[in-house]
Amino acid sequence: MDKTSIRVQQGDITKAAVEAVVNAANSSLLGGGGVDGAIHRAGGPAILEECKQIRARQGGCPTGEAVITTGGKLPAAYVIHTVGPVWQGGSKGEPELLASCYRNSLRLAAERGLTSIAFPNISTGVYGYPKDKAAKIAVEAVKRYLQAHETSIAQVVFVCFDDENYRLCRSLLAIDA
Ligand code: AR6
Repeated sequence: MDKTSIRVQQGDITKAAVEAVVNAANSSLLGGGGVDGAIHRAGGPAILEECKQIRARQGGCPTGEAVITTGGKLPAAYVIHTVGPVWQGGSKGEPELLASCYRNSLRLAAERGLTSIAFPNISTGVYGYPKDKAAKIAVEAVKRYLQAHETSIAQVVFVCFDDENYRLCRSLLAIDA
C-alpha cells in the first residue's frame, strides 16, 4: 500500500507512540534480556500472563512466527512477539526466517485492523545477525509486504536503539542524515 509511511527513529521502543510494538522474543515467550526484557519491564506482568496462556495453548512460538498480546502498561495497546533466527553464518535459512518475522508481525497487526506498528532491529543483539544484512532484509520485507497487501497499516516505524542500526536504516530508506 503506497500510502503507508515508513519512518526511522532512534531510541527506546517501549516509549513508542504506536498501536503495536514488536518484541524480539525467544521461542519460550517467557522473556529475556535486550528489547524483550525492556518491554516486559515497562509493560508489566499482564504481558507475561498472556504469553504463558499462549504457551499453554501452542507451546511457545517457532522461529520466524509471531504472536500478539496486550501491551499492558506500555503506550502501545499491543505487543507482537516474534522470534528471530540466531545467526549461524547465513546458510541455515536465516534470511528467510528474519523476513518472515517482519511479514508475520505485519500480518497480525493487519488482522487486528491496527494502523501503526514499530519494529526493533530483530536478531541484531544477542542473536548476532550482522546489522547491515539484517537491516536490508527488514526494510525489503516491510516494503514488499506493504506493496503486496491492502492493509489498515498507515505507519511503520523502525525504532533503532544503537547508532549503527539507526544509520543503516536511514540510509536504506534514503532519508537524509
Ligand atoms: N528499544 C529498541 N531496541 C532495543 C531496545 C529497546 N529498549 N533494547 C535493545 N534494543 P536483542 P535478538 C535493540 O538482543 O538479537 C532476548 O534475550 C538492540 O540494540 O534484544 O533478537 C530474547 O529473549 C538490538 O539491535 O534481540 C531472546 O532470547 C535489537 O534490539 C534474544 O534476546 C535486538 O537485540 C533475542 O535476540
